[in-house]
Amino acid sequence: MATVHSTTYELLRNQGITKVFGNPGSNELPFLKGFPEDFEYILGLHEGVVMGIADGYALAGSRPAFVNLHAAAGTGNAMGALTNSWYSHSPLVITAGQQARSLVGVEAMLSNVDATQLPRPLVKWSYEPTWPGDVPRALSQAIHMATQPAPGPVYVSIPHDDWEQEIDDDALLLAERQVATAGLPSTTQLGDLAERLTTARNPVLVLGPDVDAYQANAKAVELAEKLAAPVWVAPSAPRCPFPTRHPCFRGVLPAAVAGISARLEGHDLIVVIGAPVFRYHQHAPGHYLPKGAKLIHLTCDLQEASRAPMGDALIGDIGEMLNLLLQNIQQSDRAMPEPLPLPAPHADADEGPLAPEAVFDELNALAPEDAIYVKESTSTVTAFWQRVEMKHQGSYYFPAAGGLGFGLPAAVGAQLAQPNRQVIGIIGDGSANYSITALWTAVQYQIPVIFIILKNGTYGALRWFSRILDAEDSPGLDVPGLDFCAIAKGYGVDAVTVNTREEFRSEFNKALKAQGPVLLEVPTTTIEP
Ligand code: TZD
Ligand code: CA
Repeated sequence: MATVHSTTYELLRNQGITKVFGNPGSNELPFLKGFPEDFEYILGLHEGVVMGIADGYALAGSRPAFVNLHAAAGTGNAMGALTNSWYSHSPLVITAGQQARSLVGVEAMLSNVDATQLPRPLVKWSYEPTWPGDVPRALSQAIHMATQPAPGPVYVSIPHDDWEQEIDDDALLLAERQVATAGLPSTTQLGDLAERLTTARNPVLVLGPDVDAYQANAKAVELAEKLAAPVWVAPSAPRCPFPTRHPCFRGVLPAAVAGISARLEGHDLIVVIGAPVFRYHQHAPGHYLPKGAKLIHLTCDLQEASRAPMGDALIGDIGEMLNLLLQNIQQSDRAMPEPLPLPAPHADADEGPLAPEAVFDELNALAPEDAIYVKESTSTVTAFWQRVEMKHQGSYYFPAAGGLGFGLPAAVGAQLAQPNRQVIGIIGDGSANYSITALWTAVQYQIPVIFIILKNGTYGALRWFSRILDAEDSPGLDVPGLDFCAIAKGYGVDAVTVNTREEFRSEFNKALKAQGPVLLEVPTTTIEP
């Protein structure tokens, strides 16, 4: 007779899930026992790393990632990463081993007391099956909950004595289930939307991460061209939804109420697609909208739609909504926006420490045009968007909640999901420390990420914030004395310090040909975000 164990693996296999990202403990061993040969276990040495790798894999691979954590302590270590997964709509099926059912009440070691409460509010759904026979059904529900719009992380706590229990054949019905969403606007909604877009005098598009997640970047280009409208990337941009050298491209909106209204001044219609309205950061009060402007919001996320403080929202499938809209609007006779001027090449002395702008100029010249950038260096965001051209779907990932520790492991996960594209992790010397053990996983599984550590010796973005917030005397803002080459070598990663442009060019070109991961430590100057 089938067991909970065999039925669960059959379910996962049928749903296309054959990788398990985890860090094991005794509660998890009964699940991992007899691990099927067609599955692969990816070991991370800390749960924040496990989550970051799974997240990068889910985002870059556009598919759910299955995570297995150790009880409460493992879940706790993973929670910082969950802040990013929640806001990036990452379809993560997170499981955690629970103590044997009879031992949870007495709080034996490794009991996850009140397990379902622990990861809230950073999961869409949290559950512990009420009896062993419910485990495969709970995991089936978890997969569909995680992947249906808006996607997001879910959590299932599983007592370890459940796995060996017998279960009847009906549980196999789960393996064949398909659950899908048909998110199209009605004829009236579509007509109204098309009418508002066509009659607008001076519309502007604001595109967010879900345009990229729905692989609708090319449709967004068509829409921008049909409307001859400027395009901004939504603030705090965790992905790149639009080609950054397209004539319509205007840059990334600042993450502040006043700043956004100032940039969008003069437009009568603001169309936000696939982003929250808006993801602010700096406190700069002002009016939500420029004078006379209306806002329309197309989103896959009920919560985004309902919590926005202004505008009308339509919830549906971003790709399908764009498709239909394109069929229902005419080419505008407005002139196309003028392309932004290209930034002048950074005239850096050829010697270190290099300016981050110079590093990005080199990168833009040398990296494959379809490279995937995983970026976690907070003070260099603006310079990066200006200088590194991105034109393909899935070219850029940044922690969606700003929770550091995403970059290094997400680069590893993204490379695992996209073996045919070069992943380049651009990580600050502050950020790199939160999940440094991801280097070990990259080596052990021969995942050839190029890690570029920008070493300015400080928490650069916080230095800038400390001036904005009049708190320049705050302690704890510098990170001197870090030797990333020594650290990397300790985990088995080839690493080299790069002081000049010439060295950068030759080491980066070598790294492009490497079979495994390579780390370039680049001492840099400090710049303003
Ligand atoms: N801890 C976590 C988990 N997330 C955070 N965002 C912070 C602390 C606070 N923080 C920022 O928001 S930016 C930053 C910190 C510490 C500095 C990052 O330094 P870096 O990059 O070296 O990676 P820059 O380019 O020097 O800013
Ligand atoms: Ca730094």
